Amino acid sequence: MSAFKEIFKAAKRIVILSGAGISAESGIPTFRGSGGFWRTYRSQDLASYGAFRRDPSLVWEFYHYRRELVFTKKPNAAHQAVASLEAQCNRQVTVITQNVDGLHQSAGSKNVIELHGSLFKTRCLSCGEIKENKDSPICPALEGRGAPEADAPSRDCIPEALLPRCKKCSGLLRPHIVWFGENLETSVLAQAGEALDECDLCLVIGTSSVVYPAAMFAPQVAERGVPVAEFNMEPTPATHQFMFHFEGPCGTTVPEALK
Ligand code: BJW
Ligand code: ZN
Repeated sequence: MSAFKEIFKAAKRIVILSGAGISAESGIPTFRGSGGFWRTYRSQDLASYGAFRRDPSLVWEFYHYRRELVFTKKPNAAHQAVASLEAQCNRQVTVITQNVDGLHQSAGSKNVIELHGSLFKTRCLSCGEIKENKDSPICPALEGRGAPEADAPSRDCIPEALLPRCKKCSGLLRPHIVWFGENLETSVLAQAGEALDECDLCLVIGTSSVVYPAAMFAPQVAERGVPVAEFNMEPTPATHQFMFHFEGPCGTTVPEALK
C-alpha cells in the first residue's frame, strides 16, 4: 500500500476502470457470482439482440426488474472515494465503467464513460433515437412484473404494442445497452482509448476482466509501463499483469488507498 500511495500522490491523469463489483456493496448483484441469475437465466441468455427479438416481453421484464432495483440503491464508499478524487482539481480523472447502473454519477463523478450503455436510456428500433428514461415503471404493462425468483409464476407475454414505445415514431424501444455480440459505440471507444493512452495511473475496480474489449484495456496500459492497481475480492485472469492487487471489498480497500 505504501508503494502504491507514493505513485498515487504523483499521478496527474488517472483512469478508473470499474465493473459490477464496485456496485456489489450497494446491493446490486454481479454478473458472474452466485447472484448472477434472474429466474433461471444467466445474463448471456437475455442480454443479446437475438433474445430480444425472440421474446421482447421477457427481456423487458428482466430490464424493468433491474431498473426498479437500482432506483432503490445508493452509491457506496468506493463510488464516493472515486468521485472525491475527481473533485480534487489538480488532476484529471476519467471513470470508464462497464456498469449500466449510473451509481458513479449519483456519487458525483462527472467525467464518466459508460462503455456498455445505461439502464436509464432507451433506443428506438425504428428511428434510432436514444433518450434518457427514468420512468417507474417504464410502461404500465410492466408494473408488478419482473420478479427475479426462479419459481416466479409464469405470466402471459406482454404484447409488443404494450411494451415501451417511441414517443416520436411509436417504434419498439430497447434498452440502450451493449449486448453480447454487439459493437461498442465508436465514439465511446475513442473517448476511452484517449483517456487510457494518456493516463499515468489506472485503477481497476470490481471487474472479472473477462468481457472484451474492456478486458484488454488495463493490460494494454500495463504493457506500456504505467502502474495499474486492481481492487477485487479475488485474483482475476489479468492480475498477474498488474503492479498492485488489493484484495477485499472495494468499499473498504478503495477509500483506504485513495485517502
Ligand atoms: C468485487 C466485489 C467487491 C465482487 N469489491 N470486487 C475476444 C475474445 C473472446 C470473446 C470476445 C472477444 N471480443 C468480443 C468477444 C465476445 C464478447 C465477450 O467478451 N465474451 C466473453 C464473455 C468471452 N464481447 C462482446 O460481445 C462485446 N462486443 C464486442 O466486442 O463486439 C465485437 C465482437 C463481437 C463478437 C465477437 C468478436 C467481436 C460486447 C460486450 C458487452 C457486455 N455486455 C454485458 C451485459 C450488459 C447487459 C446488461 O447489463 O444487462 O455487460 S456482459 C456483462 O459483463 C456486463 C458487464 O458490464 C460485463 C463485465 O462484467 P463485470 O463488470 O466484470 O462483472 P462480473 O460479474 O463478471 O465480475 C464482478 C467482479 O467483481 C468479480 O471479479 C468479483 O470478484 C468482483 N467483486 N464484489 C471488489 N465488494
Ligand atoms: Zn422512434
